[in-house]
Amino acid sequence: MVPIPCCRPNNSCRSNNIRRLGSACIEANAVPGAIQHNKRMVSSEELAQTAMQAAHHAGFDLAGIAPVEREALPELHAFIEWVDAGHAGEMKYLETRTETGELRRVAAKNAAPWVRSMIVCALNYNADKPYSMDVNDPERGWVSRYAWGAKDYHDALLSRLRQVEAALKDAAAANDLALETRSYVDTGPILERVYARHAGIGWMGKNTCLINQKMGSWLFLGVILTSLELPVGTPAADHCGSCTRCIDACPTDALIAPGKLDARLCIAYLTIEKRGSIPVELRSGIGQQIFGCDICQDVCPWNRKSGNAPPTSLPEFQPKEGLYYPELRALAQMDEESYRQAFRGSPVKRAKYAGLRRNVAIAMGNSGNQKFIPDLESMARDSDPVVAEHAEWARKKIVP
Ligand code: B12
Ligand code: SF4
Ligand code: SF4
Repeated sequence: MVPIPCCRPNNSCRSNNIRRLGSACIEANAVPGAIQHNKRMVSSEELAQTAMQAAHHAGFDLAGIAPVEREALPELHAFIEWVDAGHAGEMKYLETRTETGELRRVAAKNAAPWVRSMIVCALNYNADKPYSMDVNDPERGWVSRYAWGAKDYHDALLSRLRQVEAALKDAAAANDLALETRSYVDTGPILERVYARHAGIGWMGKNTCLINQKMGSWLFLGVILTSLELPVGTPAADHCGSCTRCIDACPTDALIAPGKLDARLCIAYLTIEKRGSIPVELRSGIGQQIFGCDICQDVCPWNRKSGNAPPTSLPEFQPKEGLYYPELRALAQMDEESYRQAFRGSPVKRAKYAGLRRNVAIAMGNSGNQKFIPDLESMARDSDPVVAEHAEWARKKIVP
């Protein structure tokens, strides 16, 4: 758990009013920050502690509390420039605006006018399998680590966030406090990584991912907007230093500057979000990735140091059969009904049947493996013109 910062310098609590819980430090019934209603008092620190404990009981690996005022979150501004530069590509949902024309994501208040603080929780999804950089089988394609589980991660996180909401609501009700909450996992107009940084969960790496010094970056994030003003964490300090491994390793040069990603060039975007044809000049860089991409995280020292980025034992993130490094031929020969069954409940279904076949065709072409020629000839006759065109490109790549 990310501790809520101590109210005293150097954690030097002296008063009998102080209770300790793990590494978190709270001052019970402290007058500053106390919320009074019907002559009963509960400190905002106690409510924060309730939320942190509930997050721990719900199974989250890390949790913290972030401010929501724009002044406290200077990174929000970078989002405006990012959208203006066209880096969101076809992900139009990132560009939705309020009635006044402001990008909805630049302020949490645009999602919920009552919000006064945000609880951010993180769950480790690192299944105990090799990294994409450490395997090399030309007959297989890489499905991104985050998509191996049988259960969609949104559901895995949301059910846990609801437990935290319930605990907070019980605590509020016991003190006759009015409380509004709302949980999101990707599902709201919230820049989750910015709030995670300010909650103290980790820093935003040069690969744009949220990294925790001990847990690495294989973390899903979920947020709970609350109407309570809870004590906030200390923003995590940057630990990238002079390292540039992620930028150097990105095969499509999508990391155009430290912490800045042009999504239109990113393999995760191209193989998951992009519909239709993938620009020819980017296809070779996609390599063997057929759904998402882990390269800029695989190379990150914070995911490679011994003792860091520990494997998860959660059943929902253990690789479902056929999702860890699957055989390209098996995927190419899958009919639509088998595809539906194989990827039921999995994030992979976001690519859609034709999208996955398109990606498989590219990976086959990039493998240079002549064995795939018959599969590609068959896919080149596909009723979907995008699949057919990519298969033809791939066939010519193997036999020009
Ligand atoms: C759109 C989206 C994508 C897009 C765009 C990714 C991107 N980097 O922007 C695509 C499809 C490419 C994508 C890919 C992936 N995604 Co995604 N994605 C999202 C989503 C829905 C929105 C992100 C967003 O708004 N991007 C716009 C950019 C501008 O915002 P941002 O990344 O938060 O950027 C901030 C920083 O860049 C910072 N900043 C600005 N300038 C600078 C300068 C420096 C030096 C630094 C350090 C930082 C910095 O300020 C920005 C805000 O203004 C979030 C969920 C959410 N609601 O937040 C998940 C989310 C970010 N994705 C997630 C995951 C797991 C992935 C993948 C790993 C999946 C995969 N393997 O394929 C990859 C990782 C690729 C990568 N290197 O980012 C997780 C990230 C968890 C983590 N530990 O960071 C999230 C939070 C989902 C979740 N709820 O868990 N994703
Ligand atoms: S996910 Fe892959 S393509 Fe996207 S920035 Fe990272 S290494 Fe580059
Ligand atoms: S690879 Fe290096 S620069 Fe990139 S995110 Fe990791 S530590 Fe930072």
